[in-house]
Amino acid sequence: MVSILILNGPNLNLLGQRQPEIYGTTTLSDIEAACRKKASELGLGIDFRQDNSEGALIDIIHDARGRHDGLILNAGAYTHSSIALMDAISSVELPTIELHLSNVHAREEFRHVSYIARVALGVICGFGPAGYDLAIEAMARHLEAAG
Ligand code: CA2
Repeated sequence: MVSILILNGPNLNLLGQRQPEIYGTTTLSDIEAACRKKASELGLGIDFRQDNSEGALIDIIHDARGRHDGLILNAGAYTHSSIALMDAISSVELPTIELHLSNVHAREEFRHVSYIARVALGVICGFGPAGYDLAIEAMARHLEAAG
């Protein structure tokens, strides 16, 4: 079975609990449940993870090699700062989709920079929790086309 790792970075565990005016009221558990539903409709397996630390995220990406066929990554604020995460993605050679709940391009200038985008197939942002469904769909199509 084709398997996708959906990985979430720092502070995303707080979704639905703080700053609902920016990030909405949906929790990360709600998003995980929606991802599991979408993946099962498409006949895909998923692993859904979150960690607040850069090193742990890098270890999870390293471990994905050989276990998963694609990576969907909401790296949170590390998107805008982490060359180490970018290098980890390059090293595992897994097709990667960068994902954000908010439209990072409509926000502060420091959020317009992404190290992840340099090594990603593409970027989905601004569609809230629905972006996770869109990313799963996009990854399924990519993997199908790639054979
Ligand atoms: O829009 C996204 O998905 C982001 O990756 C979210 C990050 C932000 O630093 C990125 O620029 C864009 C922040 C996640 C923080 O999540 C919170 C959720 C609830 C309360 C506080 C923070």
